[in-house]
Amino acid sequence: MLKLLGKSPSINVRKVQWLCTELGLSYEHEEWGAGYRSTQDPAFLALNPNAMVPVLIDDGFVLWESNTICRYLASREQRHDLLPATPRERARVEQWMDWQAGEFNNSWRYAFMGLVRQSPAHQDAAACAASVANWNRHMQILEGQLERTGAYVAGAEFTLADVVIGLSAQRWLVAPIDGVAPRPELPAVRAYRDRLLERPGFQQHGANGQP
Ligand SMILES: N[C@@H](CCC(=O)N[C@@H](CS)C(=O)NCC(=O)O)C(=O)O
Repeated sequence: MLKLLGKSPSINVRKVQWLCTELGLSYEHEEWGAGYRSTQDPAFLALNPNAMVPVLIDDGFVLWESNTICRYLASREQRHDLLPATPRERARVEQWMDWQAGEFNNSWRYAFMGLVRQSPAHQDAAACAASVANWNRHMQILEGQLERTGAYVAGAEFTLADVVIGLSAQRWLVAPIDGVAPRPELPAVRAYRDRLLERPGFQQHGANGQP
């Protein structure tokens, strides 16, 4: 039985949960992270020295970094529809996954921590405005890509890129950023969210009321 360690509100934990639904995999779930069991616990640090969730344990095989966990599970289940086997198709999916983990996620972290998590360390108005502007800019990049494909992030078919980016797009759609700057109209992103809503995994772990 797979074991997943990580708190339910975390977008990085929820991408693994959504993927498990796509793959039909069951797993044990333990809540770890800020607000739950501390990731500074030596038992947790022994699994992930970064003190971050999620962590996946598969029969003694311990893995961290949410996108790597997603790639591992898709490969383990031989789901080449989600993670293609051919070099160019695979690279296109991985390009967008890496963009999500690096560029995109970093753009919204400050604003999200300040506006949604109400973190006292993220209350500088100028830094928050800069983060919202950067978040909007990245969403415009996503809008352009979805206009081109007319369907999913990496092309006509649903892939791992949609699991990791769909959650961030949903977060942007519901985050209270309007008080900082007008939220741009992004029709392709809204149509994309409607497309994702057809999937039970997104209903349960994406658009589930959590920002
Ligand atoms: N690059 C990492 C980032 C993981 C991350 O930022 N996790 C956050 C929650 S979303 C965390 O563990 N925060 C510390 C905590 O909650 O104790 C991944 O994708 O797995």
